[in-house]
Amino acid sequence: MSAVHPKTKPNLAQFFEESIKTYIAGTPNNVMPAFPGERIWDGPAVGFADGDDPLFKEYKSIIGDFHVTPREALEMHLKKAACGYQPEQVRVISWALPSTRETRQSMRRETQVSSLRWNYTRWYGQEANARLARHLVALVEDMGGHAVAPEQESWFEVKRDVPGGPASRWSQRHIAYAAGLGTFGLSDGFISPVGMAIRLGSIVCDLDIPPTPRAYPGHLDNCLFYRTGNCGKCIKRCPAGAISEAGHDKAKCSNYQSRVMPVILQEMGRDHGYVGTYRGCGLCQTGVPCEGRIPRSKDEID
Ligand code: B12
Ligand code: SF4
Ligand code: SF4
Repeated sequence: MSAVHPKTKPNLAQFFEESIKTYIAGTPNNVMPAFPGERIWDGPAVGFADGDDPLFKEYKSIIGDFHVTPREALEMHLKKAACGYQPEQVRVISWALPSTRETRQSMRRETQVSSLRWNYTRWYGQEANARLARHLVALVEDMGGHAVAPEQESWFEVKRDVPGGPASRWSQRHIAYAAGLGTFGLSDGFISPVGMAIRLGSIVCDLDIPPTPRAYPGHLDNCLFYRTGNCGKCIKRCPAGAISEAGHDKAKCSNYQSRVMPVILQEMGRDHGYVGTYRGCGLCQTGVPCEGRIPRSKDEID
């Protein structure tokens, strides 16, 4: 069974990149509540991975054997549909949605808590991100293909009993790394061409999209600290002391976001309007050279 109509969509990579950009530019979900006229997301960066890339099997040792490969994700989805179809090729579409300049600037002014714009980005922005994934699944299916948004499947969970700290069965940062979208940084944050102040998303499908080459030899190459030995600005930005030259302490980070920050916000009399089960942080992702791009020198903040 051929899942694609090759004559209709000769350049699938370009087609999906444009579809993602058009959706984000036009969707009514990409609006910043309480800040009239502002958006949550700027123009996305998009990458594609071969779902059978050996890297996805390596993730079972790098992250844990619970981490699902793209082929497994698509096969679980097809099994549910009981159609007996085996995909010839499996591809991943991955994207990075960048916070707007207004949101990033609002965060640069903060030293202890997230700004209201960042909090809205965490919750309303993630809703727009999840809707984008469902939109893309529908688009692939309309083209005669099969697709799944792994993070929205019932098997998806964040494992809390992992020695290195919480880890999910579909890590969007590792997926984005495989799709040529960037690398990790000292703070653990993912540094993409549109920077680190982003949220990531992905779907898996069986269309024959050419994979994006990975323009970096190592998984930490976009970070100035690992590339040049300088920087470490995220260490100073973190109010929880969760980042050091040894990396990111997830327990300290998580505790700050869920327990410490709500109390500080209340003490400041600023808790009104914030939404979500926790406020979100991300001070380490803003006011740093990797905030809005892959950093070129240690002092640059665009
Ligand atoms: C659990 C979780 C958390 C936990 C733990 C974070 C963590 N480091 O794993 C806590 C609560 C602390 C957290 C905090 C935040 N989170 Co969070 N979180 C997640 C979640 C749900 C799962 C992450 C996961 O599975 N990690 C897996 C583990 C194994 O990853 P890791 O430890 O970082 O990986 C290391 C190793 O694998 C290592 N490595 C070793 N060898 C090799 C070899 C290769 C080849 C590779 C590739 C890697 C590698 O590299 C990594 C860095 O050291 C994802 C959503 C998702 N489904 O992915 C969002 C996600 C990671 N969070 C995100 C965000 C935005 C945040 C916050 C800013 C909160 C907020 N929204 O305001 C903070 C930032 C903290 C930080 N400094 O990174 C974004 C990432 C944005 C970015 N630029 O990186 C994600 C992807 C959500 C999204 N949809 O965009 N988060
Ligand atoms: S602030 Fe500097 S050290 Fe920290 S992740 Fe960004 S580039 Fe790396
Ligand atoms: S998200 Fe906040 S608490 Fe966590 S490492 Fe970054 S600055 Fe520190």
